[in-house]
Amino acid sequence: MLTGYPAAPPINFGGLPPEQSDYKTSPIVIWPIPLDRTTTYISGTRYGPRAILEASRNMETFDDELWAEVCDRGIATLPELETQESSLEQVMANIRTVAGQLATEDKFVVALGGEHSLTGPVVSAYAKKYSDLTVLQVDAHADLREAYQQNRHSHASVMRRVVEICPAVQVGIRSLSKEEALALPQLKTKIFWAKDIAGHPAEEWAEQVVDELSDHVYVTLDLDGFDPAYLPATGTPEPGGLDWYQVTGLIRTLARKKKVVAMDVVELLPQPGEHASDFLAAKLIYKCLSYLFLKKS
Ligand SMILES: [Mn+2]
Repeated sequence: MLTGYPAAPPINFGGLPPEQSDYKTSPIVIWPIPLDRTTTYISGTRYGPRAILEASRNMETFDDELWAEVCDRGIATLPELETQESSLEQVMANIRTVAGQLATEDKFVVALGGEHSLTGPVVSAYAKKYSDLTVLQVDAHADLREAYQQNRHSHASVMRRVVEICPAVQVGIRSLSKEEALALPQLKTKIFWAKDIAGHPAEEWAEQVVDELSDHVYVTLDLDGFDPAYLPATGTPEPGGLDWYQVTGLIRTLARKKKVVAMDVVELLPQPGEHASDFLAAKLIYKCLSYLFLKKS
């Protein structure tokens, strides 16, 4: 080992030193999955996890609202999962297998996308552990197509796969096809449309959302649920979205009333010269962890 070598913060979530990021002792595990295989408009979500980790190294780890540092509990970062070489079916199977192991080890997982398709196999693993699981999705898109471009693993079908496993509550939705609209009455989902909530603070609607969920909740945050004014760096931006305080207010309410068992943050598509989106994603994850792991004194 070199001596007198002034090292920059480690390349992990939060830029945390070994004592705060050891896998064995950390209850929280950040899991980078740079999946970028079925993207249909602009690709590049494979660079999302790295951009989030990089932004997170420049983030204050003290939370000004909870007046504490959730990184004290321990946040480990796994290596990126291999997602380019194997077949898409094999990648999805690998995600399912690893998620199952993490669930068994009682780790709180934050999967970093990558495209939204990864949610299906992760939810499948957690649904096996929690039989009453429901999924809370924040997204611009319903993602309820039976298949898209003949692909059942498409990002545009991810919530259709999810509602085949367990019920969902979808928040911030403002884009769906006629096929999806017609299928809605038959699907196990409840939608809170963006047009009904976007102008309103979370205090007016978050309780209603949370009341639709079971005791054990998986959270999937598609970053395009945010308005592009706040987060432009995504492959399929839609106007009319949610803001920072609405999304974090929803998670705060959720953390107070339910047990969140795992989550993912997907669809970041980093843009050269635009790093506010990367930073929002990093801080959103840290804020969620603060709400979930720290009790307000
Ligand atoms: Mn979306």
